[in-house]
Amino acid sequence: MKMQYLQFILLLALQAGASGATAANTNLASDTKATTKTQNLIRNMHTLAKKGTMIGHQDALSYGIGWYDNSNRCDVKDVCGSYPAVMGWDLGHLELGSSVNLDSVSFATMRKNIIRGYEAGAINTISWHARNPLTGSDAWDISSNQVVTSILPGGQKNTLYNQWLDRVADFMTNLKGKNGELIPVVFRPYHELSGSWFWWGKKLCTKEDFVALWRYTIDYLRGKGAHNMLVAYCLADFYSEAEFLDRYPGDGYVDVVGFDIYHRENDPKGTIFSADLKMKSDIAQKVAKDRNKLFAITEAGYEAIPDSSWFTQVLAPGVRGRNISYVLLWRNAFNKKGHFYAPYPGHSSAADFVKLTRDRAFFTCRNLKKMYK
Ligand code: BMA
Repeated sequence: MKMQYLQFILLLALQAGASGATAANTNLASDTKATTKTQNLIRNMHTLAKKGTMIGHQDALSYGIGWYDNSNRCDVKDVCGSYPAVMGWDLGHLELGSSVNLDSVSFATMRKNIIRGYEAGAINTISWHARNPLTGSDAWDISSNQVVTSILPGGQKNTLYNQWLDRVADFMTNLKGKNGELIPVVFRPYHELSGSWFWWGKKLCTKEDFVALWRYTIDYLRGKGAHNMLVAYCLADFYSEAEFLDRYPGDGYVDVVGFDIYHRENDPKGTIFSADLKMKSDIAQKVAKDRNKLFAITEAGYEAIPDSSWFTQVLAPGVRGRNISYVLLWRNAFNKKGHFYAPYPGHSSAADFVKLTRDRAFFTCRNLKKMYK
């Protein structure tokens, strides 16, 4: 009897080893069916966040200051010699079946660039400035507080929303590497949800409807096979942990928690920005730690970077030592004068940015080692 029992234990242990189900290999992703590479990515992101922060840039390979859609260029690389560690993209207008996004980036090129980023070892994050499905206007149309209910099951726009989600799922499941493997991404839908400037914002829907929208969206995409997504829950303003978690959809639907934060022009020394960054980071860092989630600053920057030492003197001190996974600098618009957040060659902050990338606590793509293995 005793012998049989021991054999049974031995068999269980062997099976656990064979399936990889050991404690060290526990899936940290919120998606229980996340692909192996997605599980590897989140595990490596957790390890790296203890050492420092990855530097990211929105639309890093799509365009920059003085150029557009040139497969050899990247402003961050032109300044510091490396791609950013994180590359951001936006799906806005994909839902309409459009071939270009709201910032004139072709989805075909975006897909190629996501693959390029992945092959280079970087991490891709995808936001979605979805148009207003009820009024047909843009993401910033807040004329109705019935939009979220209208797209949930039973609502008049639910069929339309499902069609939108089919297009998103199609995009996600067609991001593939050389061997046909799905490329993991950090999906960041319904961002800045604590603000009220997008149709999904705080004053535009109830907490229950927001959570239902989030879960419905993620479940739908997973149901279509998009098991290559980590999910980012990101706020704008908030002042307490309770407020931060007010619309939290649950640990099964979130991998990264964070916020978008900008240094505004009426704050030349950065006093307001630094205090705000500290207050928000104290909260987000605690939430991330308590729930074993990643903490990221999902959008940041100082438009046109008027302070030439902003990266090392304002951003770095606020970010350092907080286990922040990444900071995504917003886009360098090619068609909106003065709307840029990363330096380009010749800009007065370029040398300071290079200094930041040489700081051991900050990473660009060249510092990443096998994030998907
Ligand atoms: C905003 C601005 C807009 C842009 C939008 C979506 O912050 O950069 O110009 O269209 O993001 O990327």
